[in-house]
Amino acid sequence: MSGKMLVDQLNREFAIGEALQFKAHASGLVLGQVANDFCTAEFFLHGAHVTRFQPVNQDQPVLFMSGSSAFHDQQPIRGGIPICFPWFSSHPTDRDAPSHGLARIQSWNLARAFDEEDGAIVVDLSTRIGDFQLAYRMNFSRELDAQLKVENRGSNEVTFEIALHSYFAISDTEHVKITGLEQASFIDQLENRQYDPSPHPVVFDREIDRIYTNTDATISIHDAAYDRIMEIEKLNSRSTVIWNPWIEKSRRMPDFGDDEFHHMCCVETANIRGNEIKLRPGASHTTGAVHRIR
Ligand code: TA6
Repeated sequence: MSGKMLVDQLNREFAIGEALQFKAHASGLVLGQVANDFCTAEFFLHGAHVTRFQPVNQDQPVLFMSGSSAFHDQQPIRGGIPICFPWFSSHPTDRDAPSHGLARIQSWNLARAFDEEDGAIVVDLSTRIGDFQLAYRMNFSRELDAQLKVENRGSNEVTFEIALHSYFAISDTEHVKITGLEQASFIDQLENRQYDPSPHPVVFDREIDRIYTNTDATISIHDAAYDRIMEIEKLNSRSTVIWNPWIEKSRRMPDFGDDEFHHMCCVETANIRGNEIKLRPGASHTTGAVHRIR
């Protein structure tokens, strides 16, 4: 089926007036566009990837998108909310396996779309990865609630890692600090070293790549120049990752502008590294994050 035929079929079956429409992106990937009383937003069926979320009362989007991102069915989109599943970062044994797993580089199906009484738009996407049945619910209102439900459809216990790898748009790293992690110890991925909790906010003055473990705390990104606080309220998540690639890593990423690190940071809602999830046959687990301007 051609991209246009698929888009026409999706609009016939799932469009909700002007509030939810589907179109073919220039790359040929299918794009969903939301415009309601609360926000404008965009998501791709590729990777179930939210690429835009902007409340109507905000001059700036909440999520960052790289101007150099690829839009290809074999590659991850750079920015927005990549879904890292069923492993985080490198595969534990297979060096050739894609970074951050398979969910963000495969096409998802549109299962359901509806509007709530207040006009919020809810979209359910689904896909299957081995014994894992995945259902991803995106609720677009004045906040963005993203929840990934993983179900074990196999006959053996399974273990997985998951991260909603959210990229946030900020004015400039020099104006930003992150609070909420003062009670959590963390693994510095760059030094491969464990640190005890620090009472200080996280600031970006170099490459930061930290996995905070055993914490379900809500995180706040304080942006003095944009005069706003972005909040990430986690659901069933015991790990939080904070990342900014800074200068050298930015230069090594072909799908990321050399200077874009000034205008983004990642706060990732995860269950990884000792907080991974085990599922008995038939069991399920939901990891979620509400993204809001406080
Ligand atoms: O979440 C932080 C991290 O694991 C970093 O180490 C960096 O690799 C980032 O993810 C992006 O990974 P990607 O595979 O999307 O380039």
